[in-house]
Amino acid sequence: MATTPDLGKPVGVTLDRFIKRDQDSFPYATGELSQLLRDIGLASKILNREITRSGLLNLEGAFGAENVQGEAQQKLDVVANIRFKRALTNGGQVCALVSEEEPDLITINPDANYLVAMDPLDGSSNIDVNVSIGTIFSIYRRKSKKGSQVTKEDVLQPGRDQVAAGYVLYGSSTMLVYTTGQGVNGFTHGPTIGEFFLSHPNIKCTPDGTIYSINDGYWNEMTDELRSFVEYCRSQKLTARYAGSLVTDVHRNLLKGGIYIYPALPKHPDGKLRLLYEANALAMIVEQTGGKASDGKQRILDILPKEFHQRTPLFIGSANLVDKCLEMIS
Ligand code: P6P
Repeated sequence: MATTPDLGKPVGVTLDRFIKRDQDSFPYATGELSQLLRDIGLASKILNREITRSGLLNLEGAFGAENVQGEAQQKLDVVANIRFKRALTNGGQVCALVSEEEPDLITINPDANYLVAMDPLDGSSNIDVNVSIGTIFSIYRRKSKKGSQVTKEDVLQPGRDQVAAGYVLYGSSTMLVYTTGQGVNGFTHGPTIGEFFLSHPNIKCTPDGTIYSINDGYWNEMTDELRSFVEYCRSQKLTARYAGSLVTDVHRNLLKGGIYIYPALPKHPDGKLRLLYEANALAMIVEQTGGKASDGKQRILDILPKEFHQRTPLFIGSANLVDKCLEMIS
């Protein structure tokens, strides 16, 4: 009697199927946000292919220009920006885009309902030394009428009004982690099939973390209060982990429990990280898992942005660790 060959574990739920199921749980969903999320997934798969072979494709090193922040662009920064811009343009669901790599708002499809703010590739100084890097994205519904000119008010919305947010981590495996406000799910890229598969359903961030992430090199620039918190972490025998790549550090602390801190410093009086397309997106993700995100004084998601590329200090991760830090620095 022939028996069914052992095909091993089922491949699991693909990102596309999960997005469709997520959409079906929204009675008035039109499929536009679903398409937008699929476009982000596609662009990250294409970029992943270039990142994993950057040393072979002459894509390492500096591009030879600076971004709006006056930072030297790496070649892959430029490639990532092109890949996401192209995917979001071709997908047709985005009315405008704010990118770390572009000074001004990029109008795409005035008839679309959604607006994206993103850092196409964060931590790119790590590319040449093979340390994980990431894409961070934030999605808003426009406030102005469909078909009209996209306005600054469409862009400068507080993080609490995001409809979705997420990141892609190009690490030992490539993962896409996102939320539409109904919890956080992680998808791992299966290179042999070229699909993202659900691997980390309903991620939760433990309230008591065991990791603290801060650049110890700034010890002399930290306030006394912040130094006291770092000493507290050491007294509690927390583990110090700092990759120099925001997505890597936040993702690890999300899964294992910990706090990431980028404070205001003399050379970055408003902090280094950007509110619109780094802090807001990660704050939505972390809060959805039970964690917290603050600028040191207020909830990140409550900050009303004034400029596209404005910076903010960031204290993000396990709720009790963030609370302890805020208590000690205020
Ligand atoms: P520093 C990368 O440039 C980045 O924006 C984040 O990914 C990272 O956490 C931080 O800056 C590292 O900055 O000043 O510690 O080198």
